[in-house]
Amino acid sequence: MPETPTKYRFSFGPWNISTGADPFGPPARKEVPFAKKLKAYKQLGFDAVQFHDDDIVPADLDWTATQRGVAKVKKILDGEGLFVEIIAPRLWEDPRTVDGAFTANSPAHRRYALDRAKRCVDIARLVGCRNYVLWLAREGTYIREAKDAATAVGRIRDAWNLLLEHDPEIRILGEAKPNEPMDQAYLPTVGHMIGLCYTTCDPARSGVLIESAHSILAGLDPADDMAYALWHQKLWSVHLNDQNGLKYDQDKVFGSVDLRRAFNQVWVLETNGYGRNGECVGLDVKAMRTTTVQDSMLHLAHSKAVFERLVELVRSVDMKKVEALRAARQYEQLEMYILDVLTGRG
Ligand code: GLO
Ligand code: MG
Repeated sequence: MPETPTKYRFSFGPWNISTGADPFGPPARKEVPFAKKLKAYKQLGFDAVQFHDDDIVPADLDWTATQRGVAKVKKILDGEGLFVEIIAPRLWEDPRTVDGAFTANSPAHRRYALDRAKRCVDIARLVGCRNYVLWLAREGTYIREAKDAATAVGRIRDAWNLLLEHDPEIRILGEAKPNEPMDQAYLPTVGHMIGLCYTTCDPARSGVLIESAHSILAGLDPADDMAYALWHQKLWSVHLNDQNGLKYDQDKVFGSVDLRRAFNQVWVLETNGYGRNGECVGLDVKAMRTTTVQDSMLHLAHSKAVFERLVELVRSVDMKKVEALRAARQYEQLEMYILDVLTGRG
């Protein structure tokens, strides 16, 4: 456990304040204006923003207009006292990415994806952000025979290398997700992603962002995934949230489904010094469709509050007692001790 307590910094993306639209229904509340979203960060006690390239400026602007647009947003951020924690190219909405981005079968579409991804690196530089996230949304298949999977993995790695070479400062964080929108992704888990990191031209600048729900969807425990990445010194950001079983990606409030699973994630982060090299506690959570526009930021405030309460609980754990129970292999007693902690009797 660190000697001085970690002062956690929190982040989220503007897409986390949404209209409640889902595949079965149109928006259920009004879009909150961008400037109002940015104002909300400090009001909610957050420090940093996570962006997609086109959250900042439309993707099709020429470079001069892009620079102008980025400068405008940077000015608002500076005025609010916010910094950009991560930036990610949104490679899944354009018609040219319908068949994947770096793995599309069309060479012209692969070229588009690479150009757009490189432009996103340049935007990252303009906003002073080193952390470049690749959520490989459509790099997978609807049917297994559509692409050669080995070629696809190679194409992802080649694109990753080109981005690292494009800017010697940035580092790339792969965000693994096993499915949705694809049937199956080529890099479905944190383990796959970290394996790929070591094959890039600069493994020291290749790491991961772990999202709780994505590990759960892969049938894995997010705390163990985090521990694995921490051991490799490759956990550079997180998307904390929760997920009720194996279904569509729910992005529920952190800890709202399984408090003990959330407690274990906080335990692993806290005891391994996450946040002490500037990493942020990122949230990737969605408000329910029934939520009113006035309440459409509560899920962020609540997720942050749950994280902070769990940090307090983790810090209250009597580690000597835990070690003694581990040594005596008294796991029944250890489990009850953890349940005592979680129910306020620790
Ligand atoms: C979707 C992902 C997505 C990414 C975001 C940043 O399932 O979690 O929200 O985190 O686009 O890359
Ligand atoms: Mg995410």
